[in-house]
Amino acid sequence: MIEIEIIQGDITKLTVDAIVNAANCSLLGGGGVDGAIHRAAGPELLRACIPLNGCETVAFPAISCGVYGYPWEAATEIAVKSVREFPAQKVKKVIFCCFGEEMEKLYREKVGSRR
Ligand code: AR6
Repeated sequence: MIEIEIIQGDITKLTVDAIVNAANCSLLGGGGVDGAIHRAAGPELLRACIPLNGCETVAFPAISCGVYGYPWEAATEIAVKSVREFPAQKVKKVIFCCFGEEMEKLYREKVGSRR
């Protein structure tokens, strides 16, 4: 089973194998978390990821919960369910990185974890 950790903070500051981006179809980086990731991950870092053979620790922002406006309650439920149903192979740990207390609380409710 994949271990789930919930934290509050800036996803670009985490030391993980991969971060999942809330991207737009141009993949050029926009505002929000996408812009933050593009500013933090320069071409050098992206090149360094090419030979990586799989990722053990993956961090997720609260995808779709910003400008996209998806309802937080449903979004957090779907995110946790999707990770729990994902077949544990190489990925050992998922971190839900929340930008604020309210989002952290929702994720903790869905995962059933206390601080
Ligand atoms: N670390 C962690 N979470 C963050 C950070 C950060 N540095 N910055 C923002 N968030 P959003 P979306 C949270 O709007 O709704 C982009 O422009 C934020 O508070 O970035 O999926 C793309 O280009 C919110 O809870 O993404 C797409 O076009 C969550 O990350 C579009 O927005 C997602 O907010 C995607 O919209």
